[in-house]
Amino acid sequence: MKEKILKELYVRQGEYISGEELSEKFQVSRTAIWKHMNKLKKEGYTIETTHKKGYRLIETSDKIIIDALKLQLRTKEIGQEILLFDSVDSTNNYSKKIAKDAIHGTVVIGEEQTGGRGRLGRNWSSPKGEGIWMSIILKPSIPPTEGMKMTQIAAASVCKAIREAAGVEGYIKWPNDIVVGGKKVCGILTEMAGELNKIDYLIVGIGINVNNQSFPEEFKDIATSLTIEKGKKIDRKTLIACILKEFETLYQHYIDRRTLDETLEIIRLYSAVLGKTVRIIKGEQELKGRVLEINDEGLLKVQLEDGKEELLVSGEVSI
Ligand code: BT5
Repeated sequence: MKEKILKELYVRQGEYISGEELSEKFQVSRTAIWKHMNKLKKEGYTIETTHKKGYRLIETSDKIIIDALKLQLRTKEIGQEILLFDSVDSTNNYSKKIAKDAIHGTVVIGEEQTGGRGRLGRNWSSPKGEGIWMSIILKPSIPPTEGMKMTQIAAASVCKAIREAAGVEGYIKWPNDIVVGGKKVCGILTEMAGELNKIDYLIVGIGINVNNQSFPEEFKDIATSLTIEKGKKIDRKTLIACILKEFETLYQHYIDRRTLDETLEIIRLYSAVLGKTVRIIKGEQELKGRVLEINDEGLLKVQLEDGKEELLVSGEVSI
């Protein structure tokens, strides 16, 4: 009931709704409505109450509200099931736990992650309420060798969405970062479970610094947030809805036609590395090379200092 009332207040945000109207609509007493309003206020929602006019939601707290998010969602499969946690160790870890029984497209979101992970066991800082820390569970019938293409689809979707929904000019640093002015605003971690020739499920973890104002000392020089870049607060729900829509479009195109062409068009257009000389870290080795192209499989073709050309499947590239 409380969720239903909240949804009504949210849809008609700023407008007064009388206790009588709400009690008729939801078939409960006016006292029950009043009690639910008090609970919502305790949770942090600013609800103005006047005797004559009724209730009015003045501002939603900065929390992600599932109902409000669903109202903005324009997808068929991705995000039809959303699980939201106030605090979770890692949305990728949680997704792994539930993946077997979860439906394709399930999205797991954490307001904070206490053990957010980057690649190779690195940490991903995920402070409460400041970013988008989410994972998408996918169950495609594709060979495991194709799995990493999901990272590219996610990178293209995030890049497009932050341009559209936040007005921030992000660039894709192959294969899994979105950068703004050379600083990292988003990182992607794709994990897979399955056998040699069959994927059981894929988890695409997306971490975006949205409203962070500052960062821990260790990476404050290499990280930024959308708010820092734009100079204003960004609504996380709108951005999530936009990312999921872009993701579904690119993912479905890839599944239907088995081509990454639409994704690659975005990746090439907004590439932070194409044509640049980059440092490439391969295990213990560090090499320098010029990026010649991102091929149709999404691999990075580089020309090393000795003139040799090499195709990179994944790895570390820094500008
Ligand atoms: C990544 O790793 O960029 C992948 C990050 C994926 C995070 C998402 S959040 C939802 C889901 N659940 C998880 O547990 N993870 C995923 P990598 O390329 O290895 O970058 C990690 C490095 O980035 C760290 O070693 C730090 O230097 C830096 N870093 C950590 N937190 C950061 C942040 N919030 N913003 C920018 N840089 C950060």
